[in-house]
Amino acid sequence: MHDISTTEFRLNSARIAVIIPAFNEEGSIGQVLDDISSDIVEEVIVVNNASSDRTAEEAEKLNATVLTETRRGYGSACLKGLEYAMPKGFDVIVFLDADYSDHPEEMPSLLRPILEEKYDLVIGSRSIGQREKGAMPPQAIFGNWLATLLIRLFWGYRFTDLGPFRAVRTEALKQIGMEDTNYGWTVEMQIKAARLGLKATEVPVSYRKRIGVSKISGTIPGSLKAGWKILYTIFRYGFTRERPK
Ligand SMILES: Nc1nc2c(ncn2[C@@H]2O[C@H](COP(=O)(O)OP(=O)(O)O)[C@@H](O)[C@H]2O)c(=O)[nH]1
Ligand SMILES: [Mg+2]
Repeated sequence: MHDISTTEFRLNSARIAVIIPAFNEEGSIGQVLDDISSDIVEEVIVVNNASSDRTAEEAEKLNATVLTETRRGYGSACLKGLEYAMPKGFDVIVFLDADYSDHPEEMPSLLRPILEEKYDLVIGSRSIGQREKGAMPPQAIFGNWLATLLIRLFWGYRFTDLGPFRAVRTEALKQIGMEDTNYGWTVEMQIKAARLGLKATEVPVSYRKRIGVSKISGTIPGSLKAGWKILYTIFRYGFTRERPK
């Protein structure tokens, strides 16, 4: 981690942790960690999802806390990170992908609404941000448009993306009670925040082509599974009275 001048956040003294789910991301995890400011973040938690490459070693070299989750799935990894982080009393958790598509140096703009305007959840939106051509496949762009349209119709909350780069207040996370173990993770958080009437917003974030190979939206099986799970999650919460835990 390197130091960027962010006195504003240091003064604020909020305790911030970052959770990064990582599955075979040895070529990018180092750059992601390098671009996270140690002025802002107290602990970076990389959840290694049984990678067969050197992801864990690369993350350890850069002083991240490395956890291992043997159950595959994006949500399983995020849940493992939360299980570790929640008892430690952080004020805010930031989620970030390990593929270097997101720009970790943009973290202050995700944190500002929480630290200064009392927001509970801030989504980094790639739809309203600068997206490198080809960084998001067309099916991901369409899927996000459809999912956010449905969220607006069911719950009246206006999001433009289900982006992975997001910040959430830990108190809100406790209310939300995340459960999804794979592709429904991001949409579940937004739906439950809306159902609970939490204060949510989005900020534009930049997005570039990933390093290494896509495990989800860049593959046909990944896209189909993710698309199905996201729609299923929306309709499940949309048509049931089931209260979020
Ligand atoms: N822990 C864990 N992380 C995963 C899994 N699949 C993908 N990821 C991570 O989730 C993030 C998003 O995956 P990615 O392949 O970039 O999906 P895409 O952005 O839709 O192409 C990356 O940081 C991956 O390493 C998984 O099964 N477990
Ligand atoms: Mg990606």
